[in-house]
Amino acid sequence: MKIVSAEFIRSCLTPEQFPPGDLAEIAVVGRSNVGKSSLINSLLHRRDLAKVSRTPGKTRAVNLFQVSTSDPDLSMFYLVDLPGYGFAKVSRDTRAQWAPLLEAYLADRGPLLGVVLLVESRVVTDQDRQTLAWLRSIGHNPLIVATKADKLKPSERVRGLRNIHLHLGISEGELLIPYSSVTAEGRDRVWGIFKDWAKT
Ligand SMILES: Nc1nc2c(ncn2[C@@H]2O[C@H](COP(=O)(O)OP(=O)(O)OP(=O)(O)O)[C@@H](O)[C@H]2O)c(=O)[nH]1
Ligand SMILES: [Mg+2]
Repeated sequence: MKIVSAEFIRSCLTPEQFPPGDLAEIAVVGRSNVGKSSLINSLLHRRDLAKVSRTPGKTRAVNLFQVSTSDPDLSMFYLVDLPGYGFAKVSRDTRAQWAPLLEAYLADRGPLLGVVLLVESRVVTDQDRQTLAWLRSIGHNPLIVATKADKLKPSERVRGLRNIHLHLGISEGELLIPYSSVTAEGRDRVWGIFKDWAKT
């Protein structure tokens, strides 16, 4: 996929700040520190367009990136970086602020073309499973991506990926794309799914 341009547009702290819905949106959801911002940079071939941090809880707003590609079906859209869930060290007040924002965004957003749910290849939690169930209950069928795939040793890989299916309670046949923002493994496959979404 050729990226023609990618730019940060806006950081939204309340639903009133969401854009008017003029462009399709693809949102990236997942636990704090799972690698959402890194995946966005990797997809866009950029180093630090989305802010990455070793400290969980880095992204605290709904951040929109406007992306233009060479593909006619995806010539312009917003890639949306969301705050992570499930990070206990963030103060309760801060979490109380962003959980409703995340929910408002995912539940009500008309222009949402697709949702990508990230889980970490080696650590799938109950909350990941609950999030998948919740997303499905509100009508999303997220693409599931297993991040930090570079951390799986070749010998652990098959078992590791099977474990994710098991922990998420999804069947062996369901699509799960291993991804690494270090090696760019999975990048073309994820873009392929985005293109499919845009066509339908
Ligand atoms: N080895 C490896 N590390 C990664 C990968 N993706 C992200 N990381 C690391 O994981 C940490 C968190 O990455 P972020 O992209 O900031 O995670 P996030 O999901 O945006 O986190 P929040 O904004 O806090 O919710 C950083 O230290 C990244 O360098 C990957 O594919 N491989
Ligand atoms: Mg982030």
